[in-house]
Amino acid sequence: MKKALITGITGQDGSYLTELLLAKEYEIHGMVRRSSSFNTGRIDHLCFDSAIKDKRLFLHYGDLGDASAINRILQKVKPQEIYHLAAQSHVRVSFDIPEYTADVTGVGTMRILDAIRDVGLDTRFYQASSSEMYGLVQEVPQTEKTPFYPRSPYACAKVYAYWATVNYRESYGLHGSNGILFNHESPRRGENFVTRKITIALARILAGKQKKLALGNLDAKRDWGYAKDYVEAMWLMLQQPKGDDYVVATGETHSIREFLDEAFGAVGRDWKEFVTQDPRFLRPAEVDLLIGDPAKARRALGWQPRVTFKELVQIMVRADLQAEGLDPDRLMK
Ligand code: NAP
Ligand code: G4F
Repeated sequence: MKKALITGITGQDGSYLTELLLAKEYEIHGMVRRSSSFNTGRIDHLCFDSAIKDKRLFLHYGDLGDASAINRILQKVKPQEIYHLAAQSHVRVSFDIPEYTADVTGVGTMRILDAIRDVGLDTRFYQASSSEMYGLVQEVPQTEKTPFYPRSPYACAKVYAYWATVNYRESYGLHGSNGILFNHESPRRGENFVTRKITIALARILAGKQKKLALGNLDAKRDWGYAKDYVEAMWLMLQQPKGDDYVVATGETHSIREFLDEAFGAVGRDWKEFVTQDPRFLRPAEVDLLIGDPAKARRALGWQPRVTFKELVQIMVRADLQAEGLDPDRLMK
């Protein structure tokens, strides 16, 4: 049985990756940070399954700011694969807490890489790199060769972590891979990212609990895919003979306005009646356009996205309507 360690197991991607690896018969260890309220909601369905928890799924307290805890976990678990997904992952928030973001999202990756070296682990390492690193894009579409131009403290931290992974691969022969993932969403997406903010608000509006939805820049364009498809690419990277870097994207881009059109259109509503613009949600520097070219991932990993943009929006709207106790089959066209 293969053993994997997942940092960020309580996040959107961590929860889907855990399900994928459990289906592949892995023993999974997850690093969880201490919180005053429960933060395992996305994996509770696995934690409460007695056939899985403490048999093939084990959780360990740890924090990306705490090198000694990271070392201890690696020493104890000795995983064959490490999926490093944990991060302060919110771009807008990174402008408010830049130093923390640099420490957790940037140096936190270095702490893990150096713990691998200290413990002398022969492990494969996945770094959750981001299309945000392209920032003010230097090329359209973006490939593995497109230069980075980060536009936020978050993106700067991810660039540091990207190069740290490349450096440990070249310096110490680590099997380390960067997945340069473009935006990927799902019903488990954090509630303050734009897609989920929209689908939750839509459901609440239909339930009569909310009247307006305040958003920031509606003109930015993103290459949005489905998180469940994207965690497969992470796994595929660590099954290759050597570590490498891959763009994971759909190759399509859509604006926030188009997301609103699809989401509100799915229930026959016009978003313009509900959406207001609020400067609080604007960023000091914006990333206007992201669109990835996933050709290398298709060629080398045999990976391709399954869910289209339209299907993704429908999946998210349906899930949030259900969460509000509404009947999607009645409401969706
Ligand atoms: P997410 O839902 O925000 O999950 C982040 C995870 O990191 C959570 O488990 C969180 O724990 C954990 N975490 C945060 N700070 C930590 C700390 N100091 N110590 C230990 N754990 C900490 O993010 P996601 O969408 O799943 O994304 C996974 C990774 O991919 C992130 O690194 C993100 O930056 C990157 N990425 C995401 C996308 C995307 O579109 N989703 C695209 C490219 C790259 P809590 O649950 O306790 O908060
Ligand atoms: O949903 P977002 O916050 O995602 P963003 O900034 O693209 O970052 C996400 O994707 C990255 C990959 O490219 C990840 F690395 C990162 O961890 C995260 O998962 O914002 C998307 C767009 C932005 O242009 C933003 O300005 O939506 C715009 N937006 C407009 N109104 C809003 C809002 N974003 C948020 N969060 N909230 C708004 O009210």
